[in-house]
Amino acid sequence: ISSLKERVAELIPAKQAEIKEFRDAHKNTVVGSVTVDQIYGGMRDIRGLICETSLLDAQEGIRFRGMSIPEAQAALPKAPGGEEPLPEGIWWLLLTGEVPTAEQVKQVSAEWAARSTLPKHVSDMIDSMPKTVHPMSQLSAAVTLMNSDSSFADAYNRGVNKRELWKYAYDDSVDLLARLPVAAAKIYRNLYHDGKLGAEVDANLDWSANFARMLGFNTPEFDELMRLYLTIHCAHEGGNVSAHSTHLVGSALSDPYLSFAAGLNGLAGPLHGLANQEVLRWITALKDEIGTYEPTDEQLTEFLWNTLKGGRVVPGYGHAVLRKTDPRYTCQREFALKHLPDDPLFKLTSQLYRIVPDVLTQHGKTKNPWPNVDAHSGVLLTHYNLTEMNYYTVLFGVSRAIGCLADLVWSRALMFPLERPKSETTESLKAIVAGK
Ligand code: NMX
Ligand code: MLT
Repeated sequence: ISSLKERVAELIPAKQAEIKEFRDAHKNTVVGSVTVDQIYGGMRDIRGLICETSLLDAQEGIRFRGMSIPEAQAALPKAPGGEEPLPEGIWWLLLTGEVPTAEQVKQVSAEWAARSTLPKHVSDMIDSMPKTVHPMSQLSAAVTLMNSDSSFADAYNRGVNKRELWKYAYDDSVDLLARLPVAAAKIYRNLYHDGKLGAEVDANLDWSANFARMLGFNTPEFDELMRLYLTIHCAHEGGNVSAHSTHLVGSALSDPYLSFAAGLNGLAGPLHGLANQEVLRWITALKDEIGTYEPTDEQLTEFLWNTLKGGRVVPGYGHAVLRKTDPRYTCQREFALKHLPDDPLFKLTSQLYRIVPDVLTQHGKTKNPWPNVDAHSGVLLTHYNLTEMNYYTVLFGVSRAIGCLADLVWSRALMFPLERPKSETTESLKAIVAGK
């Protein structure tokens, strides 16, 4: 049905031609160098990937197809009566570089609602999961299992021409985005409630409102939070662990389900998306130790130093690329100032914002003492009674699918090859340095 798919099809030839011309003209132009320190140091700042859908600036933060978060918030269509952007709109923006109309976004919502049925074996598998399995492991397993009806894998097996494979990556991506909230809500309801979805998918509701209903939430403010949350967590250029894992696995022509499951497994790490949960765990530990959510500055500072002296990180602070406060933190702070200015956890979050950067600066290790996206999200969710912190990264995963899959569709459209960088041993590297 999708006019979005048609629009992507229209855009592909010009982009392919642009890249061909650029590559031919600059085949051997050097755009960077690599030091020994970077090789051991997690490849920071090494340019080695193309991701057309978003770009991160260390000072300004993320831009989605050139749009900052405030710009995207202002430009993207909203739900009737709503003020936050609909994540369906950022899917359109990431895929095309164009701001969709309200009507186009409605079409995406309707298509996702229509394609949301979980295959029975996926639903049965989620229901059979022991409660001890972390929600992120459940989500990743569910996504992996969905590949049984991958149209991409089927097309590859049928010998479809490589130039056409993106179309099947697109179809799988839409199915995956449509089903993901259902799988995620099922996991939530099984783990923390009676195992029944809060509601069935309603063809007249947007993706976020449907997700909220399935989780069991039914207030306009929570819908708005979901719309904002699912929009801002979607993409952070190509080098972060979840985007890069998806991109890498996709380059082996693994289908979108297998590729994004790899991304989810990376997102489940505490230095990446699990920080979402870790921030609330850390705040809870603080409260347990001090006995209140209203510590004095001195108590807070001492607790911070104990964390650092214990060889642990302060979750929600620092970043591999950003060197300023994450604009995703700032827009969540603005949401809190608007909707929950007197919430005790929000006040604590603000107190942390005042104190942590100085402590981390004195500690002298982190290159960026400022908060990232994860420092704020759990506090907002808790305010609306989504208190099960182990679940928070699942929400991050649902959003991140938008960015990872948009990148995957374009990677297949541009027929990027198998990704396979060169590794060295310390011995071979020493030989290189010695000029042998
Ligand atoms: N608390 C304590 N130490 C820190 C922190 C922090 N928040 N951030 C960085 N450091 C340390 C880091 O562990 C490293 O120590 P060492 O030399 O002993 O290995 C040193 O400072 C230098 O690290 P950086 O170069 O500043 O940061 P890097 O790029 O290596 O790591 C993070 C980036 C995000 C992994 C790191 O800042 C961190 O662990 N933050 C806390 C976890 C977190 O909030 N992660 C979420 C990131 C966003 N997301 O959703 O993915
Ligand atoms: C992300 O959203 O992916 C994180 O901020 C981590 C990163 O960009 O490296």
